[in-house]
Amino acid sequence: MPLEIVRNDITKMTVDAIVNAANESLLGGGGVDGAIHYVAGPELLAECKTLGGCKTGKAKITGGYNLPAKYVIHTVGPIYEDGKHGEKALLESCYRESLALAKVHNCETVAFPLISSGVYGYPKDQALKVAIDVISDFLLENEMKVYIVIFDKAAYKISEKLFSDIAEYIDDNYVDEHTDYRRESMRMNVPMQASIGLFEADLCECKAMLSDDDLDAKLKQIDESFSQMLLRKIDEKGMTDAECYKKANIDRKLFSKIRSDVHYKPSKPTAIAFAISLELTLSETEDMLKKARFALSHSNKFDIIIEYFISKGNYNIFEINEALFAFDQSLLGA
Ligand code: AR6
Repeated sequence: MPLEIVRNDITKMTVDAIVNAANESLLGGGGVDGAIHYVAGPELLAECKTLGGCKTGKAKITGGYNLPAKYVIHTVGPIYEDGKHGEKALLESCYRESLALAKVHNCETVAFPLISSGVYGYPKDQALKVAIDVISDFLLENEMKVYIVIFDKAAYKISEKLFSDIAEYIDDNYVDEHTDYRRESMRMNVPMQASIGLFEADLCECKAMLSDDDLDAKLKQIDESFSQMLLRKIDEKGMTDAECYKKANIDRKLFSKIRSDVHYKPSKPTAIAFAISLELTLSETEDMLKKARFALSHSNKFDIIIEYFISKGNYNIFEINEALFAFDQSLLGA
């Protein structure tokens, strides 16, 4: 997954660079800044003293010293007043400038805290959205693994409206295992003959609607593997491979593997990530999942959240991942 939201202490991240939410003096402070200086040791402060400070929205880089990270990128987020003082543009600039510096220093892995969302008071849900928007834009053009590191659960908040909408959707749709099992066995008790009859009727109707060529194509699709279906859908949507795997938050290496192995069996989150990237409808998503021998179920919160987003026509994988994270579910992507 090129962008991942993780819960951790950023000073423990073994990455090429961690980003520090600093102040304009670059001489240390509280919050994540204090934690980074504490672990890195006094040499970090000594190097920071040579930098001559840093303007809000800009970034500067130093070594990581005793940290597991090779570099620290110091950026200065805006102090949030009321959202009408250019705070958003400045916060976006922090992420952009930090990513640009990481790129110049050939960093392959970078971890960000939620800049400005502590002492500087930026509302956490909005701070997270800015982080996700800027980083995902950057990842469309660049190969890098980026982590957004959330320190504690309380520091993490998707918008209350979205959270309560999803919670309501889960309440309305959640069926416990037993109910699902009962339904399943009821379906299995439908006389076999009746289902064969239905299948034949479907086939006749299908034949009547399709020309021979269409029918041939449809029959071929029945035998398609997951990988073949994925490549066909990418072509049908007029996307390039890169557009598709980037939008799916899948890294290039995994995509190449799927591409070259006709029988590749993806994990369920990977299969769903592609369905989201291709903006498939719910029934198309089900078809694609079937190819990997999965299905969406109402006895599973993860599945219901996916269904919620597809039914709303919201295919932004990062927003979906935010919501999955908020509900303690595994994330989409590789
Ligand atoms: N790992 C990851 N995230 C952390 C950690 C950690 N170890 N510690 C805190 N956070 P803040 P700001 C989260 O206040 O709002 C300093 O004094 C925290 O929960 O560190 O940009 C500087 O010197 C919050 O979500 O930074 C500046 O004066 C996020 O990091 C000022 O604070 C940012 O909180 C900068 O304020």
